[in-house]
Amino acid sequence: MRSVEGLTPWPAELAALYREKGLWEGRTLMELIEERAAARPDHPAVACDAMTLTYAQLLDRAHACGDRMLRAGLRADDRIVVQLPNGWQFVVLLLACLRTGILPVMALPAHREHELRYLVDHAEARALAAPLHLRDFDHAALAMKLRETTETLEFVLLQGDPSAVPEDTLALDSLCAARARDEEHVAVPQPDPSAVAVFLLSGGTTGMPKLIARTHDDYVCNVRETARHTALGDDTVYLGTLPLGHNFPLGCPGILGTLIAGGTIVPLASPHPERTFAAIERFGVTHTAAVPAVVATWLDHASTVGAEQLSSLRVLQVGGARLADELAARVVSLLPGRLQQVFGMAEGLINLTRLDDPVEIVIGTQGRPACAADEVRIINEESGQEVAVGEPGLLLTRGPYTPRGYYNAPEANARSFTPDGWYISGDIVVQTPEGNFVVSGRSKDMINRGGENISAEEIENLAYRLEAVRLAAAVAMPDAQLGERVCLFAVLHDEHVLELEHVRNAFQEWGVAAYKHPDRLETVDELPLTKVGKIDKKALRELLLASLPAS
Ligand code: OOB
Repeated sequence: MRSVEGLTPWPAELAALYREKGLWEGRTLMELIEERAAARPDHPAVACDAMTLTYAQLLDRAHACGDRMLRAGLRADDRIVVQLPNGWQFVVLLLACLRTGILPVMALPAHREHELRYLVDHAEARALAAPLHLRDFDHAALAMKLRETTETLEFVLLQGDPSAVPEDTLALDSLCAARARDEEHVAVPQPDPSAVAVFLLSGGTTGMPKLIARTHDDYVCNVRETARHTALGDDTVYLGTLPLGHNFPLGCPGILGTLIAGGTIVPLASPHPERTFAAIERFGVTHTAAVPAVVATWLDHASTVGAEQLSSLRVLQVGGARLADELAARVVSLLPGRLQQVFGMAEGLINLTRLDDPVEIVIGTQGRPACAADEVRIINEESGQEVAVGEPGLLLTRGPYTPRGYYNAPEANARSFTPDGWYISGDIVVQTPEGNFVVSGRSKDMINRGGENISAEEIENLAYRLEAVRLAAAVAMPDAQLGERVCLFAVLHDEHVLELEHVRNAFQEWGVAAYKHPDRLETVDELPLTKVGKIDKKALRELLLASLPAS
C-alpha cells in the first residue's frame, strides 16, 4: 500500500510493547467516536451558530460524505489537502476521511499558493478542500489553478453556497449533507489502526513544513493521554478557535478528544474576543485552547467588559509559544476556571501542567510529558551529554505517539532524528526538580510569531528571489503582542534600493501566507559572520535589539 512508503515505523519490539501495555489500542479514531455515538445518539456533538448536529446526525453525515467521496472516485489512501475555516463541515469531512481511509493533509487557513502547491506536490494529493471565498481571498480560483498546474490534483471540493460552486468542482456543503432516503451505502472496511490517519504539518525548522504521518494507534494515544489530564467528559463543551487542523485543537485532546469523550464541540472561525466571549456564554463552553497572543486579547477584553460571560469555563489551555509568567498570572487572577500550559509539537510529545498543580507551577512552567511512556533527554548541544537538573539543554524525545521520522524527507530526518529514533525538538528547556519544563529558547532557526512557527530559512529563500537582495537573514524581533515578529536583514546589490513595502508586496504576489511577510526590513552593508563563516544570527539579534526603541 502506498501509505507505507516514506514512513519510518517504530521498531517492532517497541510496537509490540506499546500494544501489550494498551498504549496502542488497535482501534481507529472513528471506531471510538462511533462507539460513543451509539451510546448517546441524541446528544449534541457539534454546535455552532449555523446549526447543531447530534451524534446520530454527525455520523450520518460523515458516513454519507465518505460514501459520496468514494463514489466520486476518491479511494482509501488518497490524500486530500484540507484548508477549511473552523465550522461543522470541517468536522464532517474529517470523520468521513477517518472512516474511509482517505488521508487529510492539514493545511492552515492562512496558507496561499506557495504553501498549498508544495503540500499538494509533496503529498501527491488527488483532492483539495477549501472555502469558495474567505476574507477577500478567492480560494476557488487558486484551487482551480492548482488543479491545472500540479500533476496529481483532480478533485476540488469547495465550501460555500452549492449553487455558487463551479461546475467541474464538488460542493462540499452538498457532500456533507444528510443522507438522502434512497442513497446507497458503500461498504468500506475500517482502516487498519496501525495505518496513517492524518498528516500534520511541522512548524518547519528549515524550508517548507514537513508532513508528519500520524497513525490511528499513535494519535488515539496522543488524544487519550492528553484527555486524562484535562478532565474531559460527556459534559465537556470544547470551543475550537485555533485552526482545527493544528495538532493542539485537533488532538490535544481537542475536538477528537471531546468526541471520543461524548462531549460537544463548538467550532468558531476566529478567536476575536467579543465573538469568543459570546460563544462561551451561549454554548456553556467548559474547555478551550489558545496561543498566548490570543489570550492577551481575551485578557484585555475581560478587563474592560468583565469575565462574567466566561463563568462556564473550567479549563483554558494555553500553548504554541511561550506564555510569559506575567500573562499567566493575569490569566489565573482574571479568568474563571483553571489555566493549563501546554508545550507540544506536531511531531508528538505533549507536555502539560496538571489541573491540580500548585499555582506557581501552572504560572511558571510549561508542564511535563502527558504519558508515562514518553522518553525525554535534555542534552548539552556541544557535548551531547545530558545536562544536570536545572541546566538548560536541547530537548530530545521518543515515545508511543512521537513518530520516528517525517514523511518522505530523508534529509530532514537525518537532521531532526538521531539514528536511534530520538526527535531533536530544537527547543532549549530547563527541567525543574519536580520534572516540569521551562522553555527557555530555541536552537533551531525559527521565528514564533504569535504561535505560528516560521522557518527563517524559508523567509531567506524567498528574499533571494528579489533582484535587489545579495544576502538575506531573517531573525526574530521581540514583540509585546505576538511574542516575536519577522525582521529581515538584507545586503543589497550595488545601485539597488529596497523598502519593506516592496518586500511585502512581492511576498504577497508570490502567494506566501501573510503571517510570513517580514514586519521589518533592515538594509545593511554587511552581515556579521561567525568564526566558521556562517551568518551570525545571535549578533544580528543583538544589533536589532540595540536599534529598537527601549520598551
Ligand atoms: C504546537 O505545535 P507546533 O508543531 O505548531 O509547534 C511546536 C513548537 C515547539 O517545538 C516549540 O518550539 C513551540 O512550538 N511551542 C512552545 C510551546 N508550545 C509549543 N514554546 C514555548 N511554550 C509552549 N507552551 O505548537 C503545539 C502542539 C500541540 C499542543 C500545543 C502546541
